[in-house]
Amino acid sequence: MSDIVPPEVRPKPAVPAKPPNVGAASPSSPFSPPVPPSVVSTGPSVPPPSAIPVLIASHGPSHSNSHSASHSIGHGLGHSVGHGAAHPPAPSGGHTTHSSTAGSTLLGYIGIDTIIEQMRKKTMKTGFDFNIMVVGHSGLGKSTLVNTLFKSQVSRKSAGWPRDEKIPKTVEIKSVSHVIEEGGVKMKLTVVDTPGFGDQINNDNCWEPISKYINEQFEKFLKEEVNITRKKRIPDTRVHCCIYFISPTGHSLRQLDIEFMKRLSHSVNIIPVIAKSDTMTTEERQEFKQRVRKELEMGGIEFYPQKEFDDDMEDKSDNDKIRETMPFAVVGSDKEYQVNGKRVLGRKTAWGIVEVENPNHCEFAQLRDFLIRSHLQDLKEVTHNIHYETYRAKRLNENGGLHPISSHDTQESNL
Ligand SMILES: Nc1nc2c(ncn2[C@@H]2O[C@H](COP(=O)(O)OP(=O)(O)O)[C@@H](O)[C@H]2O)c(=O)[nH]1
Ligand SMILES: [Mg+2]
Repeated sequence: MSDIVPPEVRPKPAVPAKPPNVGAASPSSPFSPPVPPSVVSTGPSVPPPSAIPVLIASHGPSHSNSHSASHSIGHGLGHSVGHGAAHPPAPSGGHTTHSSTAGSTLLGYIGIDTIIEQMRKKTMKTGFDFNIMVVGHSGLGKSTLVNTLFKSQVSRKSAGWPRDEKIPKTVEIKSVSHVIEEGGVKMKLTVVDTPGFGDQINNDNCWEPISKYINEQFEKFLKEEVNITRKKRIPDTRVHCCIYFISPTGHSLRQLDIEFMKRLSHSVNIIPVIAKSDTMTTEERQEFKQRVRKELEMGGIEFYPQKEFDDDMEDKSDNDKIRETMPFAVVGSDKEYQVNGKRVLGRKTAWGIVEVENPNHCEFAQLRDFLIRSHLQDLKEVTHNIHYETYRAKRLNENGGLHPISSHDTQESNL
């Protein structure tokens, strides 16, 4: 599988990324080199600590990265790898004991560890897209949860978000986007809300419009990719994850739930959630979660994070913990109340307020952190490397590997 992974999408952060600008060096900041001059002068037999190749582990950028990045761009690699960076070549009065001539890299610092920093800079400039879809029976709180997501801490980061704006009632597949900016990184978050799924008397094939929408986005991307004059950055409308709402019956999954997840799990990352979990007691919730997990397993349904795509043991153990707590039992609300002097999103009942973002009350915050803080990049990678790749291979095969599409299908999208 690794041979189809484009290098630019690796490595992925397996742990919650810290705000990307933490410890970031300003392009002109004169950091001291990571190597004391005395170490450099001891000659090639004693490599300076920074010359030891840095393991690019599955972690995001760190403080030390930004230090050494600033250092290396000014030393030697600035001309080649650091091309385009707003950093001048070796500053005058800098550390000239450090070799910067091509071919003498054995003696000193190469700067491989700056790749992460370079990627970070590029991403900061271009920003990125993240697209979530919500699916489930009408009345399960999908639109409310979307509003909750935007109104919760996610949207508090979004400049100019009109707090009272709501998503209109859904009659067709509709998407709402907001650009969220944090630490200088821009993310265009789009949520695709789906209409009355499973509302008909005959629900055979009711997943079809959803499947069609997902494929249309793949098709759009493919069209752009095979264009002779390709855009430098293809706009990504592909659905990176599909939050599937399970009714809080306390009994078992419905046939339709199983059918939907089974059929769609090969084209999109499905994240099942238990809707309106405030309608269940804590025990009922735990029991129901356990039952749903069992039924999903028995039905052979691969929800995200899929076991087969765990990269390594660390990934597996992190994801195992998450899989054991899924499906997240969520509560949605777009109303704010005053609790202990703070304004919180919640549902007011006769016996108190259910606080949506309080982890003791429900798992909404856990879902949001999972989607954004820890697994966003992985969701995008699995979409690109697995789901899109499957679609692309199939599509190109159909066309004998030549021109991919001639139809106008993709124009039908509601986007
Ligand atoms: N008890 C409870 N009610 C909810 C929750 N989320 C939404 N609702 C209510 O359920 C109704 C339907 O919600 P809506 O978001 O329109 O559902 P959709 O059809 O799935 O989009 C509304 O009256 C909401 O206020 C929840 O988490 N708990
Ligand atoms: Mg709705």
